[in-house]
Order: sequence, then C-alpha cells, then structure tokens
Amino acid sequence: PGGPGSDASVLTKTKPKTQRPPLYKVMLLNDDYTPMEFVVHVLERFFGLSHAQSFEIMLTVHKKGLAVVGVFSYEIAETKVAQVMDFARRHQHPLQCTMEKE
Ligand code: TYC
Repeated sequence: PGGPGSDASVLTKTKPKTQRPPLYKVMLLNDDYTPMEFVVHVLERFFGLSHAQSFEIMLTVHKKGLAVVGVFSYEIAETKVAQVMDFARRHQHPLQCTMEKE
C-alpha cells in the first residue's frame, strides 16, 4: 500500500479552465440595390468605424459578397444585427446583416 503506481503516488494536475464567452461574427451581405453610401453610413453609425474603414469594408462586401464587420458577444451581436436590419427596412433597402458563432 502506498507503493509505486498506487493511487496515492499518481499526481493529477487539474488545469483551471477560464471560461470565455463565445464570440459572434457580424456580417454584411451584398445585394444589387442598396446604395453604397447607405452601407458606408450604416458602418459608421452602428459599428463606430471611420469613414475610410467603412468605405473599405463596403467595397469588400460589394466585391466578395460578404465581409465580417465586427466580432461581439452574443447580446451585442444580436443588437447590431437588429439595428442594421431595422434601419435598412425603414429606408426600404434590402441590405442583409447576419451573425455567426466564431
Ligand atoms: N452592391 C451594392 C451596389 O452596387 C452596394 C452594396 C455594398 C450593397 C455592400 C450591400 O452590403 C452591401 N449599389
């Protein structure tokens, strides 16, 4: 009892795991009708991006079909998507904004 290989001699290290909340990518999708200036305005207004950054991301979406505009916690991502979708709908533009777990 207590010799090599017995339970008492086996050291089990338990790594403390820090739980981080999952993050969500918020993406803008391209369409043929939403004016470019409107998309730039949306990015400035709801994502706090500079005009230059907003223009760049808008062009990426226009050329590639979609782009990640930011990464947020679930609640914030959900709010951004709702704000953009509501703003686009109120202006009668078909702009689509979605979120996806990172
Ligand atoms: N493709 C649109 C146009 O040519 C511009 C646009 C860019 C629309 C990004 C949506 O998420 C978008 N007017």
